[in-house]
Amino acid sequence: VKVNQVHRTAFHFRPPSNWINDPNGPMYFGGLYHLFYQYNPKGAVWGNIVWAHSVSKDLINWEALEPAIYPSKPFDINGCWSGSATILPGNKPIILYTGIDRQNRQVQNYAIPANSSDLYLRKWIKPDNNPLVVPDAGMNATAFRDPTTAWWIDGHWKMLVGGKRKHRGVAHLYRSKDFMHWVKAHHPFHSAPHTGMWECPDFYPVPLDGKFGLDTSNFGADVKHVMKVSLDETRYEYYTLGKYFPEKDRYVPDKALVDGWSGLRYDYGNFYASKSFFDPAKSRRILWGWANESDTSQEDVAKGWAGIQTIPRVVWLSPDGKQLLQWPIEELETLRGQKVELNIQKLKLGDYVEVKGITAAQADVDVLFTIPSLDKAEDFNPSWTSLDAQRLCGLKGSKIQGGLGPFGLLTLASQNLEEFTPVFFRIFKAQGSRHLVLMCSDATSSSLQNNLYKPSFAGFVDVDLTSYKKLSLRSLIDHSVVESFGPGAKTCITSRVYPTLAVNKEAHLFVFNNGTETITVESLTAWSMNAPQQMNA
Ligand code: DQQ
Repeated sequence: VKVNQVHRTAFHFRPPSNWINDPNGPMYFGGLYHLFYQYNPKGAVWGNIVWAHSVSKDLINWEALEPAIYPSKPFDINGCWSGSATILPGNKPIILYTGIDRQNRQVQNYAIPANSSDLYLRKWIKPDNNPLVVPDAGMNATAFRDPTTAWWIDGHWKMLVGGKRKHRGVAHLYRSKDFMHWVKAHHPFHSAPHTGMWECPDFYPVPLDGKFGLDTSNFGADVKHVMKVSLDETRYEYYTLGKYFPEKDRYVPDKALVDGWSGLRYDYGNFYASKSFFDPAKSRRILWGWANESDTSQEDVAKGWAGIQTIPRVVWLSPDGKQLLQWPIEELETLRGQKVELNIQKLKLGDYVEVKGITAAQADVDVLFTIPSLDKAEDFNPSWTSLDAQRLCGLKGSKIQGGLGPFGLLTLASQNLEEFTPVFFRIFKAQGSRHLVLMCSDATSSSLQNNLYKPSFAGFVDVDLTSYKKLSLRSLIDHSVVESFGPGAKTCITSRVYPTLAVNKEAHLFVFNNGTETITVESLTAWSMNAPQQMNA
């Protein structure tokens, strides 16, 4: 059987074959970036989980090595699940991960390099004093996993482990003087009702000012902390910004912020089990996330692979301290090839303008729109208040005519628009002359194939249009993924899509406007993207 590989990504990290999920233990060590990830060596569905391992000099070109950690001991014989890396003093990497033991309990283990003079860190050993931490008597032993990078403070190492208590999501805190003997704090580090199991917690400092990142153990006065969790039941992540009280072993989110569904998100689309790390080579904090397939598992089996990692993103605090900002790592720009530009292009109601001259199925597009006036913005219907952004985008979409928008990009479009994935804005006038900017990445029309998950992903963008009437948008288009970064790096949305016509050379890119107000494309630059020379094959 000839398998159709038109949906295989060219510059998004993906497995040589088989299933991948969570990024694990990312770190920079000895001049190399290491990425481990959840991997099934035996097929394109979840199962038989090991830590696959790839290394890179630039986060773009990857070399796949043998799996680093795989079931071999009583404390991980039923699976080697997610975890994190910590660099101990003396430049010694150590991995904390969840093992599924003989009784199917989730326990926290460690692994260390077998040979520290091998910069590739190919072989890892799991010493006999594992597991380091087992679930307490009162704990649910199947909801206790995903240890964080540990941090050092006041003579102790601290780490978090995700869990739940009834329906309350919990981050348990453990402390240790020697990294080998761990004691649990009496109360959770943080928790929230009605959120279910907290998977893959991540906790780190961000400077109040500036784009640079901080080591996880760096606690200057001028920092805020980020606490992120992945919600098992709904498959989305949220984060809060807040204050860390080391002496109390507690984290308290800032007042205005919400724990849960209406909280802040790194990405309003397909992005899960993310993990960040501090990159000392460029003093930045980098975020990796997993984007699952949204076709069927039969199709994954047929194509022989499933799951990608999103483009690594630099993450930092917005100057107003209200949210995080994210941008693709600068190294990605080395893949830019053929370039085309469009300047001062007016888009009237119903206009579709093609951006020609690039490989539209494999591209990086950066566009700046100018809005002449806010007068025609549609009123925000009070009955929509109960809708989240995604449902509002589902209701309005890219085809229903509006006042200010919908306008934006049509990615992965077939010539006659039987298929397209629009990434666009709709602007509403809310009460008190406030304007709401909705950003959507809508998979509804992405494919003529029916049995796919085609959500209308969306998020709001916190910008003030009264003073600055421009909206920017950058989309990374890669065959079956469209990863978009909205105005001011504030709102990100990743969609997985499976066009049947708009593939390879048959894929097109347009800018469009379906709003009554004319919008100007101030500038648009699009590049064909080259594939990395070495892509994890
Ligand atoms: N995936 C891992 C777990 C984690 C989940 C298992 C999140 O450790 O909680 O593959 O996707």
